[in-house]
Amino acid sequence: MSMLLIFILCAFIRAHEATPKQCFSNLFPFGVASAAFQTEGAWNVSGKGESIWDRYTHEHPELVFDHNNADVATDSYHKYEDDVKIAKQLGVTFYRFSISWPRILPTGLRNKINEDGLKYYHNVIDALLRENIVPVVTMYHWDLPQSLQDLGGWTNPTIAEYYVDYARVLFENYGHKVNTWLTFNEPLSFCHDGYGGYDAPGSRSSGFEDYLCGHNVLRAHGMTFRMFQREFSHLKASVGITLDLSWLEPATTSADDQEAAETARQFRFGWFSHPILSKEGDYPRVMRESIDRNSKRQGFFRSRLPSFTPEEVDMIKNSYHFLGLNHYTTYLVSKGSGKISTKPSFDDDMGVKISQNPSWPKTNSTWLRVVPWGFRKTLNWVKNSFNNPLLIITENGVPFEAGLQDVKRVNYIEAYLRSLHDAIYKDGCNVFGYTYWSLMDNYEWMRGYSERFGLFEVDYKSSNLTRSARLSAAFYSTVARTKCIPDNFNYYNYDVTK
Ligand code: GBH
Repeated sequence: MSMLLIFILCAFIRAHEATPKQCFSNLFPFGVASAAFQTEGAWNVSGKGESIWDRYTHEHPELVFDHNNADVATDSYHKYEDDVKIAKQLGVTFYRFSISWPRILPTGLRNKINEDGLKYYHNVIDALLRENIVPVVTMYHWDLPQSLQDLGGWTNPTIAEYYVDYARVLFENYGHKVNTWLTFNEPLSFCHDGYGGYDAPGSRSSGFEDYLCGHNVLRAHGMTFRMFQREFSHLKASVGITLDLSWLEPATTSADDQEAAETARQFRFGWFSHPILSKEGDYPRVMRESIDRNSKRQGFFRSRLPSFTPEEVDMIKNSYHFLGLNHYTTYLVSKGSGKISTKPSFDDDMGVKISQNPSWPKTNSTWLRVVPWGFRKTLNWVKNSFNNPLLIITENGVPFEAGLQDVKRVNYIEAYLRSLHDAIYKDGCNVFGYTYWSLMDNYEWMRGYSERFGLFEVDYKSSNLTRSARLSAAFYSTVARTKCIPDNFNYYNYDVTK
């Protein structure tokens, strides 16, 4: 062989060593996610009770960006077989979906179990199992029975008992078929944005109701986990909770901004993760101190942040088999003004300034910019803060404009997966699965149908709500089947109809 040839060969091998193909382990599960309210439609069909999102979007269409409601959504109540078919087409290991509490218990309580509701989720689960797709079930993805909201919803302490009753119905009926459970999806979102802001039920009582909500959600989660251990340990299932953490990066390297960023992480993530995952349990110290101090200065007789009893601290501490983590984007945090206003709020208690860097690529969303490196930092922070807990990415995704050639979405997924790969294989983060949000376009809460996160496009104008594979579906399918991030994905010539 000529020297030249050997030289070229060596250079070729070196080049490939320098950029090894990024593969996940053979057993690493890739999945897709959705939620009941965002997809099912059939809001008042077959005995289903009204949820707070039904009520809110019916009474306040003006608050929804495109003035639409989710009465039909993607009609998955009738088209679940189509959904399972496209999940199968992707070759994913699992499908994460949620169960609508008012579809199972129309009054929210156990006095009346809706058989049609039970049957519907049996059908979904059976259809998945037939195709070898593992069902991952979220018990609560924000659609609280309106009848329970009439009693104060998550601000009423008794709801924790009602939630346990509901969870028991789910374990009793589906426990032999489902072995991965999430008690709640993103308590930060539904407590802070729902009870503290403009999401349903729209209480707009930040600094009060958001803390009451969080307190009762944590109790309900802990009580459900202990109930599972007492009554269902024979089921060999795993129970976790999904929390969301956007990465919170100090705006500058100053000590003040670094402290502010850590405070923000404790308020936005520690609020729910510290009581469950930390060695000491209970709320993060910085939250306790700040809210106690502000409450006092505002003349309140007791802190606006409720307290757990020592028994509750122990009950909630360690109440998980794995953590679900949703991650989408990154924010910058800088030191706040130090002033507290007379009107209490979560943001005021947190006391920092949060922004985004305008140079980070925009998406078709008000809050989501593409910042892949934040994913790795998030995972490392969780690893270092809580002794490297076992976790699954339960959501990661991005909205772009309609269209099947969604090269931008492919780029987002690829970049975030590379960041995840580094977190696992370079940093040793204990992540055992990844879920793309979402299988298909759906009802994006207060943004209506205007934000499309799907690997499959939903044609809302067609009478049968046709689902069509985007380029990103082909890309993600390659990842799910090969467990590797493709190096040379053919962006432009991929036939997305196949
Ligand atoms: C998740 O929430 C949800 O679990 C899922 O249902 C949803 O479809 C998906 O993300 C996509 O949005 O306007 O700056 O005040 C994501 C967390 C929390 C993101 C509230 C938007 C409002 C930010 N969401 N946040 S802002």
